[in-house]
Amino acid sequence: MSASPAAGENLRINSARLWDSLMEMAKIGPGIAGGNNRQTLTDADAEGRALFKRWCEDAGCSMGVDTMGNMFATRPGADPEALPVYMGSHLDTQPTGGKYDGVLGVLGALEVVRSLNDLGIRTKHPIVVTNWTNEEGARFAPAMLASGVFAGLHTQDYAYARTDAEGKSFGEELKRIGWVGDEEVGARKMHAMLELHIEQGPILEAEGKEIGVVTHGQGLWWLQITLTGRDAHTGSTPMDMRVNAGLGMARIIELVHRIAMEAQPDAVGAVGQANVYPNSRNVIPGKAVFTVDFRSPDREKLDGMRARLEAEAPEIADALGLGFEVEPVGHFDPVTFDPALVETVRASAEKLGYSHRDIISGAGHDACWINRVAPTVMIMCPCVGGLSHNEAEEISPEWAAAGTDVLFHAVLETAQIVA
Ligand code: HGY
Ligand code: MN
Ligand code: MN
Repeated sequence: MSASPAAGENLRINSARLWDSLMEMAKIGPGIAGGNNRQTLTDADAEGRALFKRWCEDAGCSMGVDTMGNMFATRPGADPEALPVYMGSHLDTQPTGGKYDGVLGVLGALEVVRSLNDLGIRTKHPIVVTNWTNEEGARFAPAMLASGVFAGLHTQDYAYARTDAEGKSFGEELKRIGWVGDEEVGARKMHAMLELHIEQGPILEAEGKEIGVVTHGQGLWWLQITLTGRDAHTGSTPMDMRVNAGLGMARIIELVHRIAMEAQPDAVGAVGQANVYPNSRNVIPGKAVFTVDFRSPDREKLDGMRARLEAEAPEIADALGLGFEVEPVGHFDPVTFDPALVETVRASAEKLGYSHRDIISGAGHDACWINRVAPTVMIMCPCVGGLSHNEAEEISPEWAAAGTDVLFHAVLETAQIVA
């Protein structure tokens, strides 16, 4: 069956096939509560990569891999000289992740290729389905590590040297799972990059919108704080002799919340990763290490939150006799996506009859970095209750199909159908 460009109005992806692929991938690296634990560079990640590679090759794509393990499955275009249109996201998950964060963007892109094949559509530009390594930053900080190296924000040496909680390095683990590719990272040039992703927030569902047209992305600071006190007996040490790093951490976590609340609207802050040492029931913690996550679409507000924390947190530490260190371990400024591509996404949703609204991405994504080296845009679909980074993350097949249909049409427009 071949489709003329005029028939483009009614082209849809195969939503049953997309959903089956999502459920198949979800079997790899299962969580303990129905979600996924397919953390980057684990054996489960390797298994998911192998499945994705097989599916791409079954769809007639050739797979390239760069030295950061980024995967690029190419569907040839009519004009091999034309820069490719990239679309994709990430297959790695949080430790207690959902089945759709990142995965929908990768498998939705693959579904677009499968649908192009079914319809016998040729495009001028080649099309590339992408899996970016270590988007989550849960095992190896910072987030969006491999897309950051691709976009020139980090060196590969910096990335390879990042270590997980067990002291294993990114470079060692990438080699161990056998996914060190031979392509120079960042050498690929792009005509455009499109990323489909679940919203990971409540707005689209609450407003009954099927599509989020992502115009901007929040900026982010990850600040790792180390407090140094003194281990001591929780029973026999008088209260006025304690140098309690755990108490300091608790007070600074409260300060982080207060800073974000006093910066409203459009500001968020929390501490998601926290460790006390020696973490024994009857030892006052002599050390606490935790990461502050501040975000805002307003750069001045974002930097102001960081400045206020770095002014006030040391005072809390001093009052308790604690040593204080702070180290930025992740950062990107707020992002403005390509206005022409944003309009293409909006027009695609309109043409397909999907309800839509412009939206700012609350979460960080690989698209935030790739936006620095190529015209980039994101498309969002709702998720149930706005819940994500939780094994109960859920979307409907209809939402998955709507987002992928819009991706399909935006790619048809960008990659240009040839007769
Ligand atoms: O942290 C983020 O926003 C993304 O989920 N890695
Ligand atoms: Mn994601
Ligand atoms: Mn995520």
